[in-house]
Amino acid sequence: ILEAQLNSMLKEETSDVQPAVTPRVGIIMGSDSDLPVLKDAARILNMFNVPNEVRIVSAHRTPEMMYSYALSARERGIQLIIAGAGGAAHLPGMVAALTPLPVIGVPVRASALDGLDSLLSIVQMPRGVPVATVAINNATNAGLLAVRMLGVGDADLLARMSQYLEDTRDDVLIKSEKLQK
Ligand code: RP5
Repeated sequence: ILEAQLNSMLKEETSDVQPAVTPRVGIIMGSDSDLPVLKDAARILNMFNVPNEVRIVSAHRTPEMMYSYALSARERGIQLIIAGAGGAAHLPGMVAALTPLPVIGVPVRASALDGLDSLLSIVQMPRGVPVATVAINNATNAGLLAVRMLGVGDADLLARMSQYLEDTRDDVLIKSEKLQK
């Protein structure tokens, strides 16, 4: 899929942050069919002004590209990778095997097994090669976890995460109050 097509699919999510700054987070996925799920990670990162890039990189269909993406990510300035895939989801684990960067895996519900196959493929990594795995189709949490991890070395970003938590709490309180009226 062409970059232009990808960007138009991600229109509102990418419009703020896609200028030529070095991406801190790489969002990769096994197929363009994963994009409706993975775009939530881009939306969160853009909300927090974290520069990111979105790429299709398949462990099975483009293994050489996966290899070069993972090996070059760190020297390009990428600090963390979010990788989503469905079915026999090898992408996050293979990328984690090739780079010292933290990898967050997003299991995508893509097959007859409703995403359980993908979840187990991603979460059941062998000892020594971790992938931080979020819930099936929950790329929002992948984005939020990425913000928290980058926030450890970025006080402004962590402050924005604290504000997000306060806003989330206030939102629940407002809804609860409305219900009581
Ligand atoms: C996986 O196979 C992809 O990550 C996707 O979730 C699934 C189906 O891919 P398509 O057949 O839709 O391209 O590799």
